[in-house]
Amino acid sequence: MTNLLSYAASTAPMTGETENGDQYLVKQSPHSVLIAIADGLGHGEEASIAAKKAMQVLNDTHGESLIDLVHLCHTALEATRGSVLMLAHTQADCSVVWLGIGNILGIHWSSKDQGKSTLLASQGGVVGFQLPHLRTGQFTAEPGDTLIFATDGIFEQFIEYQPNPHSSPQVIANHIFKTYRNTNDDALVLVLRWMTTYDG
Ligand SMILES: [Mn+2]
Repeated sequence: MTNLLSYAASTAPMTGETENGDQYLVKQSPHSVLIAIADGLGHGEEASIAAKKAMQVLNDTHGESLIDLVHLCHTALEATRGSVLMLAHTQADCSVVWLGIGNILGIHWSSKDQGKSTLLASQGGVVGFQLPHLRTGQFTAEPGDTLIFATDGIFEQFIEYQPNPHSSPQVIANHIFKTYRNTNDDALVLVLRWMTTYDG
């Protein structure tokens, strides 16, 4: 199912830092894709360690539920300063389960319905420090739809932007990053597009 999604990210550490506390993972499996972004608390090396740890844990897993994945990350990050996290799991039928913890954002743009957008609002908490009672959200995407994950280094006003459904994920990611980036924090935007055909 390597062609279920096309995706691209645009990211950079805050001005003056070399280590990036914002990290992402897109892990393709035979029947699903795991999507994740993490924003380690603060910035600099310690933030980067926390966020990279979360991505490493997720990369080493095999089909666990999102709630189980968050618990695994939580345990692994207890020795770090912690991270906020947005996760989604999409299957060959374009169904999506998602879960967000802390100040981090997702948005689903429909390619139909005049580009109707649906916010994926996260729950309070910090992975590695304090978890809320975890709950997942669900929706079914259509081929051509766009999903965007962003850390708080991207100003939230980006959700008012209407991406051209014919623009590539890289073009959209670069535009959002250039237009809405807060240079006083690490920043990351990850853009995913369900393909109109795939080899599932
Ligand atoms: Mn941040």
